[in-house]
Amino acid sequence: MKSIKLFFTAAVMFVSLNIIAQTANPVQPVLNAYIELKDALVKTDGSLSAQKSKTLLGAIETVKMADLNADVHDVWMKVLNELKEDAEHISETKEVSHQRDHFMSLSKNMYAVLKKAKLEVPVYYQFCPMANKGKGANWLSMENKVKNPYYGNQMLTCGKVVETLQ
Ligand SMILES: [Cu+2]
Repeated sequence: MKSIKLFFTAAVMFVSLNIIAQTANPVQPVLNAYIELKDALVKTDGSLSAQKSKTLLGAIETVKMADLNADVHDVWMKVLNELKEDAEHISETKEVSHQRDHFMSLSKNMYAVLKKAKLEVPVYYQFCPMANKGKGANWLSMENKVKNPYYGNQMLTCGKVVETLQ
């Protein structure tokens, strides 16, 4: 009986430590919200994307600069206004093509932040050469597998992983 109790105590501690590790990075909630927005764009769902982008904007505004380490802090200061502007525009329209335009610069700025903010899990920087009228565009994903947020069903698997951030 005692060993069972001990086992459960250890299990609970292990789980809580994991939760702490996952939420310790102040940038994590921003990435989580960004990923949900990306998934909504993969579905080509304008109203869901708007809704997710509103959550993203909230997450961006909640980050306390004092919690960021010096490297991340520098980048964050540089891109903060653009991050907010892009997230705001995406949240204020249901037109997916307009949302995707803003998602390009949003993704570029998110990449700059994540390059400095080391997370617990790998993040994949992906690229579709056809997006942005053939100039190409990037996005971030938690999966190695490509699901294209710029085309959705039209060209779901177009693109490749160009960098793994970890
Ligand atoms: Cu706009």
